[in-house]
Amino acid sequence: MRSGNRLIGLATVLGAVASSGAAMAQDKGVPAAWGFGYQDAGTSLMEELIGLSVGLHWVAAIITIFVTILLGYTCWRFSEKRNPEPKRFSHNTPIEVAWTLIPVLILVGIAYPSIKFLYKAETVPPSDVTVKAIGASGWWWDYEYEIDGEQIAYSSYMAGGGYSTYDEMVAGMKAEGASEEEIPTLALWKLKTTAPMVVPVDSIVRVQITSEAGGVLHAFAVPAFGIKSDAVPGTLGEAWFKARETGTYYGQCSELCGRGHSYMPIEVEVVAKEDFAKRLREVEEVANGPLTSKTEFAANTLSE
Ligand SMILES: [Cu+2]
Repeated sequence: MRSGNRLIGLATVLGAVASSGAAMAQDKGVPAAWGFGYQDAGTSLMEELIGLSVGLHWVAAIITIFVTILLGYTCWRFSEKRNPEPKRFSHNTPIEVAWTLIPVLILVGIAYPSIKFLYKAETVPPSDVTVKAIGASGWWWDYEYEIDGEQIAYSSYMAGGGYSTYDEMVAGMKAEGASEEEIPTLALWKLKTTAPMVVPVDSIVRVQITSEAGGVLHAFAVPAFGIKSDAVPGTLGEAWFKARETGTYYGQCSELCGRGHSYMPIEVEVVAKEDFAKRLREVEEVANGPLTSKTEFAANTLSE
């Protein structure tokens, strides 16, 4: 049972060795301990999304404060003690028009920027690179590219998979000969993969998202890029992003897809435009090496 883990661990080590030639990209889209807000925006789309979210929260906060104060004042001012003789009228046209019209105006004010943003996020501009991300039910992501007519395809598994605790994984990977840098930190545990999706910086990347035939629903999500799209078998979903800086960004499958749901992270390595083709082939070569074959990984996962 552990032999499969060892293979995956070794493949990660090999991957790290293969990439050590290129300048190792910095981790950017990473969750922080006790982080309540959003991750730092990696795309201008995400920056807009954060702006929209903050704006909407202000609107919600002002309405909540106004209603609470009004309610408190009404309870105080019109209590039996201060208002022993209640008035008997039941209509007031100006105030009824106001409390209908003002909320309608607020809703229209919220809807306009929201729909405008959705339209922008859902419309894929002419893209520089297209990647197909396929959620596999075993559980991992497959990535497919077509670069200059050449097909590039590989699978991306969670690094250090198969261990039940962080300490166990560290000990296991160390036993397999991995160095300190190659072992995922606690923040990157269950986020680092054996083979990242590679994309060029400052380029429009179209991600076509689906799930393997006969498989289950997954969702492709990278918080720093502001993208999240369901992966549905037999249907091609789409998302796009334009990463502003090189670095490594992390996401996870965001649809409760089954037993291995928490073990299918998404790692996106954003590299300089001139390094893109070379780095992609490097990752493909390591990922498709004999040690990370799907059968070995699946057999290991299923034997757990
Ligand atoms: Cu999934």
